[in-house]
Amino acid sequence: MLILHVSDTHLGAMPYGLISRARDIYEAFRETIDIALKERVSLYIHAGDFFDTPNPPPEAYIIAYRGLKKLKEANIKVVAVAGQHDIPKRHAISPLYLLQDLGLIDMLAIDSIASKVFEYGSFSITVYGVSYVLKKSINKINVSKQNDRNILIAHLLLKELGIPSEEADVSLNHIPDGFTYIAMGDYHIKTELRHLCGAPAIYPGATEIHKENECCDKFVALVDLSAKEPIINFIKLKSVRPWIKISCVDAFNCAKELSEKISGLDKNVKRPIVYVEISNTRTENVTKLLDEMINKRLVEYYRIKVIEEGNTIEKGIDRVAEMYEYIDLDKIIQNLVKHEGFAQLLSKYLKEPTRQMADDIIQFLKNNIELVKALESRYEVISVGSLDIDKEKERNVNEEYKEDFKNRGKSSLLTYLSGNK
Ligand SMILES: [Mn+2]
Repeated sequence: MLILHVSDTHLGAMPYGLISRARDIYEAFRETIDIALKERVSLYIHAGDFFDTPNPPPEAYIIAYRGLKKLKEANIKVVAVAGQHDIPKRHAISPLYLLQDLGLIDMLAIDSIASKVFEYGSFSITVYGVSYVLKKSINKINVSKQNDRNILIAHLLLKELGIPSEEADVSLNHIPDGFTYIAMGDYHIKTELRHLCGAPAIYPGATEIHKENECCDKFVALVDLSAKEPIINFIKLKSVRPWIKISCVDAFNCAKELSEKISGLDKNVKRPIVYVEISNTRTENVTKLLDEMINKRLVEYYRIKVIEEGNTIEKGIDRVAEMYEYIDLDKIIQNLVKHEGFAQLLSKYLKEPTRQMADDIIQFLKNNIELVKALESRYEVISVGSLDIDKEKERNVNEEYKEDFKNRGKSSLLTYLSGNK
């Protein structure tokens, strides 16, 4: 009898503001669903921070829905507790309630300690859930002595993690005896602890890397509860984007090490994120090298941390796909619309999208109907291009183009994902 223990999927997160990173987060979640299906688990446990915010974007809801629906269709039960990211500050409810109302979560703990018994042929499992807000009440759980297997799911940082965080304020000793397996969430790095009664207390860690210190391998825990003593098998997530972390003293060594590490990457993995720690303030050469790597699509994103001599102060330099900064938007608009006055209005609107500007643009177009006609017909010319085709074909191409143009509005992370499938 298998369970899959997943934690901190943070659906809807967009680390460094990169769309590619938002997709990575969704892909890692989908991988956990695929693993649950492939391993034919009986129970999918989510230990909190399912969503990244209490107001997730539509993509996060839809990806959650699609994933959990697959589990339901495979008769895999889903239990979840809310993390601090899933809980609104006030006057609002957690987005997890929607998933429960849709019948996709079988047990959910948000503002109370939840428990539910699941029957599996010869034995039953009682699952207890403690959300982040109720962590202080964890010692009050009345653990059943009759059931074969008791599982605790909790989203909190245990003191035993030894991390300098004021939030790590609950000790393993506060957790009552009698659990077979303790499924933890909140800490993003895989960690194995053990309760005094012998039960493993496991943090599988987040499913993707949100901060440099969470690097690099990410896992879910596949737990076999067939025997009295659970057997834990950590499965490494394959979709996680690789990171290359190096520290070096000069540009030459940085370049050498980077090149070696990048060429050493498996061809099937995603473009890496590079994190360089350099103890020399002259970083121009490293920056130049990394910019080249970004332009050659060898690196997705990089970050340089400069450690100043004899000083613990570090300054970070963020470079998000530098090439985008070289794009001259004004020039593109000018070339697209081929009308200086209108191009200037559009540029201004993009920089400062006010209602007044939008009205001005509409008024400008109403006063320049010839320009509107020219712009509309130019699209058709662009779509046909220089193809040597007859009128009938031309019409078809135009129709296709219009259809494509209409669909562009629907382009999103989701269409990217389903297209990838
Ligand atoms: Mn988290």
